[in-house]
Formats: sequence, structure tokens, C-alpha cells
Amino acid sequence: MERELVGIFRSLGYQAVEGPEVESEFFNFDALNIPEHHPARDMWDTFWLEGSLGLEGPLGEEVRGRLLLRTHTSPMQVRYMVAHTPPFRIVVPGRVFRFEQTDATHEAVFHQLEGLVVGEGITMAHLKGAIYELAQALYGPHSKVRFQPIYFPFVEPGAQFAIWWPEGGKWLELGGAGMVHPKVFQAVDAYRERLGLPPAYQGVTGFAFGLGVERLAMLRYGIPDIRYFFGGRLKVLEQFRGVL
Ligand code: FA5
Repeated sequence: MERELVGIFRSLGYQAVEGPEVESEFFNFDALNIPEHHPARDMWDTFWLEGSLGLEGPLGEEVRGRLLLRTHTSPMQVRYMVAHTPPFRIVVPGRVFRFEQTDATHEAVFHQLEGLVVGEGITMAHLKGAIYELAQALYGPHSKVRFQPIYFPFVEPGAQFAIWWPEGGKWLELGGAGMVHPKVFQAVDAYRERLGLPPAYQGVTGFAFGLGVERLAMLRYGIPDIRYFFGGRLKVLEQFRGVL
């Protein structure tokens, strides 16, 4: 499923990049406009790590601060922007971790696919176009997309999006998206400045999205419970060899 999603975006001109699963509080939260004590942190229940592992920053510099298991793939937005100048289009597949009570649709470990497109004149229409292309590639010409307003601190405006699954006859709630918040661009340029790099994110705009890979696979393959993915039961897993 992850390979298929990455393949779809590659064919649309996106580059696939990966980031670390052990992340710093700064990239996972602060740089994404989620300061300490901000109630938005409650959206992501976090596995905090003790000690320091000598985490590397986007340009190989040493990163200080508290460490955690990344709660989403969004910290790679910041890492990538620090190390590159726009325009670019990337997707970031990867494992994420949440200190959650598990149930049929919630795991403590799951996969996300992040997308980030930055350049001059990028608008919400481009975001809708990207999700629309995804819907068409996954479910053909009869699919459609739906956006509803929602709050994420690192985008403004923010949206949650769903794709119409013609065969199943229902909307699949896939993830969150929106226009990159100016505060994120500011945090990136401030970090670049500390590394002696010129600002690169003035006068550009961008969109980002993040979707849950397991939720999509569950619907596509009729898997009733997300815990099957990591349950280690061969009878279940062997049915999906080479597919998931
Ligand atoms: C985020 O994690 C944001 N980083 C997404 C985003 C990216 C917004 C870029 C704006 C711009 P959220 O917590 O809603 O958002 O998670 C995104 C998706 O991951 C959800 O829609 C769902 O499909 C999946 N997901 C979330 N929690 C779980 C879980 N415990 N188990 C399985 N899938 C989950």
C-alpha cells in the first residue's frame, strides 16, 4: 500500500524522502507551531524517551532537547525545508508512534504518508488537485474528494479530507491537510539562520497533507481490525504477502 501510494506521487513529480523515527521535541512540535503547554499537544499522545542519543539535525548538526518517538511524519516538513530551497514536491512515508489505547481503528504504531509542496503561487487549489489525482489513481474516474475545515496548528486554513470509494459506496476519511502556516516558514528560516544559511521561505506558499496508510489498506482489503497488521499472526499476514 505504501509503495503504491509513493508510486502514485512519484508519477506526479514528487520525490520520496525519509526521516528519523526518533525525533526531537523541536521538530515534532515547536517548529510546527505547537509550543510546550499548548493544548494542541494533546492531539498527539507521545512516547517520550529518556537520555540523549546524539540526534542529527537536517544538515548533520547536533540537535539538543528532549527526544521522543515521532507522533506524525510532519517533522520531516521542517527538516526538509531547512536543508533545501523551494520549489519542491516531496512525500514522506514512515512509521509513527502514539501512546494510545488501541482499538479496531487505532494502533500505537502505524504508518503515515506526508506530502509537502512549496513554491511561488501554490494555493489550496493545488492541494485539492493533488488529493483529487490520488483519488483518481486509487479508485478511478468515479472517485471524488471532500474537504472539511479542521484545526492543525501548522496549517492555515486546515482541512480533513476524504476520498469517495465507488466500489464500497462510502467516503474514506484519510487524513489532514492545509496551507503551510507562516509560522512554520518563519521557524525554518530562523533555524537556517542559526546554521548560517540565507532565508529561503519569504514570498513562497505551500501545502501539506498527512494520511493514515493502514486505514486505507483496511478498507481496500476488507481488514476489520488494525491490530492484525502488527499482531504477528501468520494466517493473517500470509494473505497479504507482497501487497502491504
Ligand atoms: C496528523 O498526524 C497531521 N500531522 C496530519 C497533517 C499533515 C495535517 C500535514 C496537516 C498537514 P492526525 O492525527 O489526524 O493528523 O493523523 C492523520 C491520519 O493518521 C488520520 O486521519 C488517520 O488516518 C491516521 N491515524 C491517526 N491516529 C491513528 C492511529 N492511532 N492508528 C491508526 N491510524 C491513525
